[in-house]
Amino acid sequence: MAVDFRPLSFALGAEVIGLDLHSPVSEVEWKQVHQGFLQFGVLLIRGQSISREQHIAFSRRFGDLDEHESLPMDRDATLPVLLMVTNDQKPDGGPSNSRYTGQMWHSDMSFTLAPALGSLLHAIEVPPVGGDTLFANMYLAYDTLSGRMKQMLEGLNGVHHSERKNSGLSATWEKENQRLNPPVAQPVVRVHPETGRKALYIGEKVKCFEGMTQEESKPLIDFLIRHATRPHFVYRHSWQANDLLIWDNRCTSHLALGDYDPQCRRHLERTTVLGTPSGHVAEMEVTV
Ligand SMILES: O=C(O)CCC(=O)C(=O)O
Repeated sequence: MAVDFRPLSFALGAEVIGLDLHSPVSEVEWKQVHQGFLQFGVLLIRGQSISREQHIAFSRRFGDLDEHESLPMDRDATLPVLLMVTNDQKPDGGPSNSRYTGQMWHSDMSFTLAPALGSLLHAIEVPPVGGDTLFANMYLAYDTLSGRMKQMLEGLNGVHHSERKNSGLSATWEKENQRLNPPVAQPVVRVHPETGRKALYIGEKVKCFEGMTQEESKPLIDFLIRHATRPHFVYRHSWQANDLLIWDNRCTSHLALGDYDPQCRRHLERTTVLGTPSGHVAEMEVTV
């Protein structure tokens, strides 16, 4: 059966119609999905009550998977390619490390030397209302800058820090997080390796530009984030259980809103597809 796409917003995102991951995906279907992934940046497949193994197997169609060495506190103990995004308590009754995951504009793994190509987030249980996620189209963000601004950004590197807003991590894990993930400099403008288009690579993990102070950098960082996340560049996803949401981290940015009752369970599981190595460890002190 042919796969179809129903756009979800003006800026980005499409729902995939006619694909069921309970059975193997044919070559023809895969080619269509991959084309849709490049075209829409975010794909939604509803009604996927699939197993972890099926989630992982489909994710591998996109490329090699990250074993999340950079985020040991969040990965599953037996299946390290699965990252938990959950407010479930830990076995010892302590709060989940990942209850605030993603509550700042970011592109996955930008603070490492292997920023993610894509992510596939599977909703197991979600609150009856809220817990939405916003996605921004970073091609549009780049394309709509003035020519002079584009020139200024060319060759500029942003320094990405692994800090999390409302970290939710114990002091010990926070220290380990900083040890594992020193600040990394990444180009502010990245060329998408498959489409050849330029996209803005900026978010709240960027604390300064390489070679500039944080004070000098902040106004421009703030402007670029505000510009990239204007409402008309954004798709807001309201989750349903069994949604599989797939995004291209090379041309989108996202933010988990945290707009839900924390008494309600919110449990999602993510695979992360490894991207092209990029960036270098930044030779500068960054305060957060
Ligand atoms: O929980 C969400 O809605 C998004 C999580 C997130 O930001 C991530 O997995 O990178």
